[in-house]
Amino acid sequence: MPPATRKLKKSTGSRSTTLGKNTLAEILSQPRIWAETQERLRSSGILDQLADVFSPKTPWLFVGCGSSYYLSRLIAALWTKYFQIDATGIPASELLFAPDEILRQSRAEQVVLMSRSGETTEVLRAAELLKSRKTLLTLGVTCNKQSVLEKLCTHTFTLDWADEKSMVMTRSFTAILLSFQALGAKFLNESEPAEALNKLPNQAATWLEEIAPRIQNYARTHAFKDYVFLGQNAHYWLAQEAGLKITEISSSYAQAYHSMEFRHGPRSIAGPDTLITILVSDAAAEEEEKLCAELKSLGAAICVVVNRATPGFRKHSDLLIELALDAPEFARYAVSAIPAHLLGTAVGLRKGLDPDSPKNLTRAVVLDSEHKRPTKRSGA
Ligand code: F1P
Repeated sequence: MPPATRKLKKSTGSRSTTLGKNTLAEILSQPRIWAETQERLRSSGILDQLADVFSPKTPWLFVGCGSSYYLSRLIAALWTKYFQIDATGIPASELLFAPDEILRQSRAEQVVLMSRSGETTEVLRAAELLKSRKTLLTLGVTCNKQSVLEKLCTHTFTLDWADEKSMVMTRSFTAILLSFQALGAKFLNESEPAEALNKLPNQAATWLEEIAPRIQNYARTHAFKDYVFLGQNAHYWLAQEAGLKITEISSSYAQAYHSMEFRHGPRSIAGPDTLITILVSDAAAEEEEKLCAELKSLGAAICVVVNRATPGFRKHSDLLIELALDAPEFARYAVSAIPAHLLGTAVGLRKGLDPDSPKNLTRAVVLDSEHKRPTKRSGA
């Protein structure tokens, strides 16, 4: 039985409304969508087609906005780590302001344009701009079968089955991430990473059933003014995305830092009104355990997301989320993204908001003709 969507009575009448129904259903559908993604990747042969054209030996540039930007940075960090190549991600707006500078710096001849909707104006403008650079390979990644983006790129990869009804990206983020990781495993030509990814949907389904009610209960019963997410290396981009999720879904104030950077100023925020979530990575685990104890002693509430908790993490955390996966770190990133989805939804519901319709947001930022094109920086 999935964790219950909280039913809140509307103040204007006795009719109760199920708030956040789509968002919650989409969050909980992730293991199923991941299994479907694997099946579709297999049956379509798309990874072989992409691996024939794109190369793990030369630099990559990833472009996106919002969650698609953080996804870009996360995949770029993994590309750098696993292929020892230059790979980076930038917000689409930056490419528009300084295209020459960015293409020169990145040295990329293969550019991924990431956009769930395929309709975000800044990403489309970036694609238009890149179209005129005839030597560039461009890959448009979207969840929309009929997007404008597809028409502007040399190659496309569409995951329409992973799209959401709700405003915020949850399962599309993790499905795209896992697809690129499957492409990465193909590039590496090693069986272990691919096998680990294949096992993930089943393992994550069991984990999610246990973890979802715990996160929801905690968020329902604890109110915070500030939310902080910490992580090192690729986990830093998961932390950024987690902060964006809390902000988007629950209109809450959230910040993200490299874990060790939190000591350099931001720790002044730590106190009983702050929930600090540490997304623990293998490389930084020992230092992050010390940081966890230190931040606990400042009175902050601590949430730890870790594969297997050490006694230190157990002792100093208020909400411990263990992934407990028999999988290398490579295969655990998508699962690590889920706690923030659940936390954001539960916080939004506690605040009486509807996570399906976050305040001030649209599914994609489509700028009308009133919005002038960005002016290029001089010399760019
Ligand atoms: C990017 C995005 C979303 C965000 C928001 C507006 O969309 O920034 O991440 O949740 O509602 O758009 P897309 O380009 O990936 O479709």
